[in-house]
Amino acid sequence: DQSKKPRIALLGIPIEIGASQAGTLMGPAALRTAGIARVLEQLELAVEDHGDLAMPAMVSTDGAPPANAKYYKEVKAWVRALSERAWQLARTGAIPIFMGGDHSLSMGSVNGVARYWQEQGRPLFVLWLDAHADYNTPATTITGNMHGMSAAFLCGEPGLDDLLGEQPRVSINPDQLDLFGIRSIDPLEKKLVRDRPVVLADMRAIDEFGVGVLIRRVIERVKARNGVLHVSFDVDFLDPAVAPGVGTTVPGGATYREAHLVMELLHDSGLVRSADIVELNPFLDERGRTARVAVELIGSLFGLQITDRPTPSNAVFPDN
Ligand code: 6HN
Ligand code: MN
Ligand code: MN
Ligand code: MN
Repeated sequence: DQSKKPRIALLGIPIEIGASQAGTLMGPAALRTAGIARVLEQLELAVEDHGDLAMPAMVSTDGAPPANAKYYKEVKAWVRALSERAWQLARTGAIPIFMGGDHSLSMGSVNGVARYWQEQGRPLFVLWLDAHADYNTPATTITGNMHGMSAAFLCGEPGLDDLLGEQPRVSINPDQLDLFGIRSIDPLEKKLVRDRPVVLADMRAIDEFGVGVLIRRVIERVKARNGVLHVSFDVDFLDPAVAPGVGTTVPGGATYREAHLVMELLHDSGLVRSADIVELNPFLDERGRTARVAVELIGSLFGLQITDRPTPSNAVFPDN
């Protein structure tokens, strides 16, 4: 019965101007080609594909845009449109999956779902799976690329204050943000993160304690406050050997199984209400490998088990 199944709402956000390299605008198409809807349907979920968010018309802002924020006006137009759309999708009771697109889109997706959960009176926690902290502001950034500023913006850091226009800004407390998988952070960005109650599991911590212990810590914190969880999955969380199709690869990332275990534990927690998949750059990918891995991981996040895997096509069967 279709009506009783949990609903997943897919939305593509083909944005690339927040990133350092062009190509992430092809991300939503590659995730569809890799079968994201089919994988989720096999998990007894009712999947709706809402297509791609249309490139919004630029709105002229009064005054000059902030310094050190490249393509500010364009990013602003996307973020405002997406925040409104994310709020509406959450209100339908579906689990939205935001298919990027570069990581600047999370300023809209997370703000929109945070607005919904604020209305419901439940705290939203955000798990940021990423090689980077994305905790720059215009005052700390080296590159000016806005995909490196989204986590800071969501925690209410100043510097991009009129980005949402008339949309309400619903900042999360920094203690509701978990940065996970980090191995590249800029000097002033690092200082800012250290000054805030952000919870950080860098790759060194993952090596030492393992993802099982550290993800359970995330889950327990959400449960202790009757919260819900948004997973913002930057594909560069993965090691470049597993996921080459991304513009900002950093060596020493999560292995294939570490990443799946993260997703499996998150699924079992029952806390995940929305997700982003960002930074996939099909122009840099090798024969669709990265898109396929990203889709498999989304499968694990929504209930695919390792024992559900099909028999490999090269398997040899005994005669009797
Ligand atoms: N991402 N910290 C660097 C910067 O330009 O601010 C890298 C940001 C990467 C952003 O991967 O989503
Ligand atoms: Mn990253
Ligand atoms: Mn990122
Ligand atoms: Mn399930």
